[in-house]
Formats: sequence, structure tokens, C-alpha cells
Amino acid sequence: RHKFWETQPVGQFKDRGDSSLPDGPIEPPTPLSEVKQEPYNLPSAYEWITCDLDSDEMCSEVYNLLTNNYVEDDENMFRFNYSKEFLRWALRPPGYFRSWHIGVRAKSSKKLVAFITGIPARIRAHDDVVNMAEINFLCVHKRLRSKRLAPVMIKEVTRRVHLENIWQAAYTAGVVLPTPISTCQYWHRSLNPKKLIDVGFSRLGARMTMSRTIKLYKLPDSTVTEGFRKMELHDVPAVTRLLRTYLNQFIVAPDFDENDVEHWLLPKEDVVDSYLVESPKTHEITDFCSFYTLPSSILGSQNYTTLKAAYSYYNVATKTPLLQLMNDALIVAKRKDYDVFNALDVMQNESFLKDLKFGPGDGKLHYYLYNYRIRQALRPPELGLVLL
Ligand code: NHW
Ligand code: EN5
Repeated sequence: RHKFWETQPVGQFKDRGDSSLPDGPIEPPTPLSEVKQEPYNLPSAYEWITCDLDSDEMCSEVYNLLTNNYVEDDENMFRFNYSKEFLRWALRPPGYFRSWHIGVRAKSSKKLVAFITGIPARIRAHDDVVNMAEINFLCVHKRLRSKRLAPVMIKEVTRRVHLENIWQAAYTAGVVLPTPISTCQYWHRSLNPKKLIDVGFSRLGARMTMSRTIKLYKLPDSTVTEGFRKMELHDVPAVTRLLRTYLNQFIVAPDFDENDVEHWLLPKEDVVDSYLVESPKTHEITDFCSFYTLPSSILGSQNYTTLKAAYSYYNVATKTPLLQLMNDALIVAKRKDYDVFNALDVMQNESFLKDLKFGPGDGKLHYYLYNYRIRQALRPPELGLVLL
């Protein structure tokens, strides 16, 4: 069934539920001197490159490959359109390795035809904080599909991760592979229902008119929570404390320090938005919410080319009800002209999805760990991790 994945240190379908196998690393690290020193072989027409994202030219090549060849929905109506600024942010967190930004080029034309990336992250599973790679942006040009290039890309990124003495990884995918640690559901909250219906992202409900639908999804112009404001640099220590305490309750979650929070959560225009609640009396930071910006190209519309989507990121409510905090996040997103607000059913998101008029999407997201077994699959509310 899975000629490649059967050879890898990942949970195998046949071992599911086998309680004789312990949680934790599947295989031990090998001495660095035993890690293969040369890159894996590619078909002879292609060569490996390390992508320097400082270079605008390289960044544009990556952007163009992904814009034309990255993830689509199951009916090929929309394709993720990560911006260049987003890619730079996503791929250069604290301690990143340039060698983990891997491209494949055609030798003759020099065209970029495939890509895969890793970034370092500390991820906690139960009480074990593990240095991992987060793997993302695996992409093979449409013309080169089904030629078993993906396994070579995955083996090469694995080799380069091993060279940094890191032996575990986390990744998500829309497809089922051996073996998800959790399977989550996408939910969508219409902000601009007319456009969403026009482009086929959503449909007019039964016995609904356009004007009733627009009214249903209407939001106030301003937020309601007192002390709600944009996060600033001086908030990093307080937000880090809030987030660390919150993430402790989940079985799998990132272990963020102040540097991580500054990188991942400090607002960056059209990339990541973060808001918090500062108590008007005590100036304490009591609540926090964030979303990232990931537009999709609309593949078949006469009237529109892109769908502007916000994706729920990390949210923490200690004083303000989470429902009210997220309603304020919707209000902000609407004011900033997003068409839709997306969220997974991870963490405590289920507590607001239905009340805030999110509806389930047709997409699922499967979470995976490489070389780390978790015997029992997690329910989405036990998961405290959001990948980009
Ligand atoms: S998920 C998004 C992945 N990208 C896309 O969907 C973009 C559009 N599709 C494509 O570009 C987020 C191609 O279809 C791709 C596959 C490149 C997906 N993950 O070359 P072949 C991520 O980036 C397996 C893992 O012929 P292709 C996460 C498939 O099961 N494996 O296929 C990435 C089969 O193996 P099997 C995937 O269609 C995580 C083999 O690839 C996969 O031309 C990577 C077929 O290869 C996927 N999304 O290219 C793993 N899709 O055993 C990281 C297919 O079943 C692991 N496959 O025969 C950790 C590494 C680091 C460890 C460090 C210690
Ligand atoms: C790695 N970082 O399928 C990510 N999206 O539901 C890679 N559906 O947008 C893995 N098909 O349901 C990504 N509208 C896996 C996801 C790939 C993209 C994907 C789904 C998630 C999606 C939309 C559009 C469907 C178009 C036809 C969808 C319904 C919205 C509706 C709004 C009103 C209330 C009910 C729901």
C-alpha cells in the first residue's frame, strides 16, 4: 500500500493500538558520522539547491512554484497562495537552518520544479519536550507528479535534519498517511458571504435568500471587549507567560519561549495578526487571540482572483469568555476585508465554532510525527499545535 512510508520510522497502520509498543522515539539517533554525507540521487536531469530566501529572486521562484503547484481543495477550485512575506516569516524563525530550505531545479532550464522545507521547533508530547523539525511546503511541479520524487525530497530533508542532530519531525497533510496522531476538521466562518457563494466556496442554504444570508453573517463595526488592542513588542513577556501556561494542558503542543513568541505572534502586516486584552484597571494581559493570513487563488471565477482567508492561530482566554474574544477576532478580520475566517477543531475551538456560525468544511487535516510514536490517537481538543 505505502511502498515508501512502510520503510520509515513512523507509526504503521498494523501497529495501531498495540500497547506493547511504548510512546516515544521509534528508533534511536545514530552517530552523526554515520549520517549519509552526500545528497540523495535525483534523476540526472535535476539538481539540488539550497534556497536563499534573502534573495528576492529566489523568493519569487519559490513563490511562483507554490502559487502554481501547491495544495488545492478536492475539487480543484482553490489553491493556497502564500505570500512572499509569509514564506520568509514561516521559514526563518529563531535558529532556522538555511540548509533545510531545499529546492530541485532542472539542470538545463534552471527552473525550480520541487521544494520542501524544515524549520526547528521544540514540541512537547506528554511531558517530553523534543527538538523537532516542522516539515512544510512539500511541492512537486504538476508536470513531474507520480514519478516518486516526493520520497527523495523527504529522504533528503530527513538527512539534512539529522546532520543537525535532530531525529524527530512534525507535519500535517490533507491526505492520510501512516499514521495520524490526530485528524482535525476545518471549519469556516463566512465574512463576505456573497463573494463566497459567487466563487463556489459556499452555497446558499436551503430556504435562504442572499439578503437573509448577508444578514445572518453580519458583524458589528467595532470590537466589544474593553481593553482589546493589537499586541506590541513590550507585550512579549506577558503573552509568553499566558501562552505557556495555556499550552501546558494539551498532550502535544509547541514549547514557546519569548523569542518564539516575538517571531510567531508579534503582528506582521498581512502575515500574522495578534490582539490581546489588557485589563483597564490592573494593566494585566488576560486574554489573547491571533490569526494568520493565507489567501487562496480562485481557479475558475470570472469576477474574482483571490479569496482572502484568516486562519485561527493561538488563542488564550482567562478572563474574557473565549466566545466573546473570538467574536472580536471575527470583527477585526471583517474590518480588514477578509472573506472567510477558518479554524480547526483543535484546543478549545469547539466551544465557539457553532455559536459563532462557523460551518464544517469539506477538508480534514491530519497531524503526524516522524520517529515518535503516540499509541493512542489524540482527540483534536487534546492537540495544542497549529502549523502554517
Ligand atoms: S502537506 C502539502 C503537501 N503538498 C501538496 O499537497 C502540494 C500539491 N501536491 C504535490 O506537490 C504539507 C505532490 O502531489 C506531492 C507528492 C509533492 C505532495 N506528505 O512523488 P510521488 C507538507 O508539506 C507520498 C508526505 O510519486 P507526487 C508536509 C505518497 O504517500 N508524503 O507523488 C510534508 C507516496 O508514498 P507511499 C506524501 O504526487 C510532509 C509518495 O509520496 C504526501 O508526485 C512530508 C508518492 O510520491 C504528503 N503530503 O508528490 C513528510 N503526498 O509510501 C515529512 C504524497 O504511499 C516527514 N506522499 O507510496 C518528516 C521528514 C523529516 C524527518 C526529520 C527527523
Ligand atoms: C499544511 N500546512 O480542502 C496544509 N480546504 O475545509 C496542507 N473547503 O476550504 C493540507 N471543494 O468547505 C491542507 N467550504 C488540506 C486542506 C486543503 C484545502 C481544503 C477545505 C477545508 C476548504 C471549502 C471550499 C470547498 C470548495 C469545494 C469549504 C464550505 C464553507 C461553508 C461556509 C458556510 C458554512 C458551512 C461551510
